[in-house]
Amino acid sequence: MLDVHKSKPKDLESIARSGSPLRRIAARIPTYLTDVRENPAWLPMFLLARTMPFRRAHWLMAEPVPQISAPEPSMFGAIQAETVSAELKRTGIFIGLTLPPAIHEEIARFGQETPCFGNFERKLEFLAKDHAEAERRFGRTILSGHHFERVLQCEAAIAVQKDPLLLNVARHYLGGEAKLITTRLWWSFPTKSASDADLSRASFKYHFDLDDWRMLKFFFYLSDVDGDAGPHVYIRGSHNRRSIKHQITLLVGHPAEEVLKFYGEDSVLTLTGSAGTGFVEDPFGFHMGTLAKQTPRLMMEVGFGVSKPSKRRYHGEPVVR
Ligand SMILES: O=C(O)CCC(=O)C(=O)O
Repeated sequence: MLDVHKSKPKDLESIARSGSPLRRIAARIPTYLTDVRENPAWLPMFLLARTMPFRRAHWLMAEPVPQISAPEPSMFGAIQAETVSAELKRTGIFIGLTLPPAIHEEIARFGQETPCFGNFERKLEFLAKDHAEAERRFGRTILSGHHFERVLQCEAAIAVQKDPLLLNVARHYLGGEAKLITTRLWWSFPTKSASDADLSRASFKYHFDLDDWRMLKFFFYLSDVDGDAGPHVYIRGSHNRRSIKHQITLLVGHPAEEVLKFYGEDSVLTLTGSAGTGFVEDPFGFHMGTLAKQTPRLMMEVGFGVSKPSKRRYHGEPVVR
């Protein structure tokens, strides 16, 4: 039997997320080149959107919100986009978007019945219930399972993606030009065999997203998430206040000590909740997924931005292969 404890970070994605800073940057160069070729405007964004002066200048160019005479009904009830946007501007996060049971149960069923791809690798395909067996079969620690474009076959997921409240909030927060840029559905798995390299992956450490000048991500739990199921963590207020060091850095991931020293322990928000719990955040604020210790977590993301969406990032594939 293969010993999954010995799994080494030898693939590009692992190096890009867990190697030394220089190796991490070097491993991402093919991805960066593809991004520039696909959209040359990506380069100035990538270099400058991490600095507060340039970000603020870009926010000043936000287009006005189009006037809608009668908003269409939303599955989230009477929540006002203006209220959500005001809270996002203040803290970077709004909590309190609850999916109707029929919707989150259908997406969860889809997630259970549809094979996912482990660690972003299309050759590691398995059903979530067979995770332990898949780790043995592939001889690898498998921390995540993405459904990639398959999520678009799930009608309930599409209903969430197209819910008028999401675009309305995005327009109020990001500006009238807000557009859909990501739709992801993925599992985070507890594993007994994670190495230190696996655990130091960027998504398990505080990081900020830098895929666009202005972004917004809606997250929905499709399984119950307690402290042992890898809750999402967000640092309130970090979306509009940044130390100089974290503005000139080339890396998006930073050690917890550095982040907490600047923002304070009381800024940390750990998001637990039952299946159906949803929240929306400005992902330029520091955030992370935590390791699922006991229970797998199934989560969906619907992301909005203001620039041409990247084809590759649409379903969360982070590195060119
Ligand atoms: O898995 C999580 O809770 C975090 C996801 C994340 O870091 C991201 O989408 O940038």
